[in-house]
Amino acid sequence: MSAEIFERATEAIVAGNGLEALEVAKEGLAQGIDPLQLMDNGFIPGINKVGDLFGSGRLFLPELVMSASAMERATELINAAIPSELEKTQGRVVIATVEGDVHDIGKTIVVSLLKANGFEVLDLGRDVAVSRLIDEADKFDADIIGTSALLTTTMGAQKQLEEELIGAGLKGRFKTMVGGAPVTQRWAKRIGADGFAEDAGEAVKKAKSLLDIG
Ligand code: B1M
Repeated sequence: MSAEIFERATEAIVAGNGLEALEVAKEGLAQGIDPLQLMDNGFIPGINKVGDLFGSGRLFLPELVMSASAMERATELINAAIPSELEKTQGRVVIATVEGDVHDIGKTIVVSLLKANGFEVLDLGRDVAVSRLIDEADKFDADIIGTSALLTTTMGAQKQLEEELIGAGLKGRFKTMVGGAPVTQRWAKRIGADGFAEDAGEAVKKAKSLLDIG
């Protein structure tokens, strides 16, 4: 049963069919499928396939946009269904997709999962300048600054964040966590970020370990 839903979810994203994506998300949730399973086994393989087709020139920008829009609609519904496990505050996280980058689907999933695990999250959205991230982290009294980058050309902003934190004498005040499809543990180490996470589940674990909790 779940396998069929996962397959339909993947197909709906590849076809750029927003209505079908919403329908499948609703049906999957109604069947009691875990929202993250639905994402990881259905919708994410779909958008990854679209990414591969786009990357190899077999699909073009208008189709990528349609698929992205279908993905956004499904993600919104699924994120809203992620159960909140904890009431108490685990820590405060300021998060954004870096400047020049509008990819925010994955970052939004990370936000939902952090919230569901008791973190207070200030989501600044996408295309956010490093200076703003630091200002908002200061005002929010954040424990962690998280950045997402999906383009090889925008990953540099994660390095810039480390440099600006050091320059402002704030490196010790906030932990930093980086993520996004082209981002790796190696990159995190190279730029001096405190943590890296491959996916949203890992991001929650990493945030907890950075703050020495649970
Ligand atoms: Co774009 N795009 N895109 N795109 N897009 C990629 C990234 C690309 C790899 C596609 C390809 O060519 N194969 C390619 C980048 C190539 C490169 O950099 N070398 C690319 C390109 C080229 C572009 C444009 C330049 C295309 C153009 O205009 N000619 C343009 C750039 C716009 C810009 O940002 N300035 C563009 C635009 C778009 C859309 C707007 C159409 C749309 C984004 C819509 C949106 O986000 N609201 C889009 C999409 C959808 C993609 C792909 C297909 C899918 C991204 C996605 O949502 N994945 C992508 C190909 C790919 O990545 N496979 C592609 C699903 C999501 C759940 O995964 O974001 O990786 P992800 O998040 C994961 C983890 O990475 C991690 O957890 C998440 C959940 O598991 N994670 C974190 C993410 N952030 C984290 C933060 C953390 C921790 C973990 O801590 C803080």
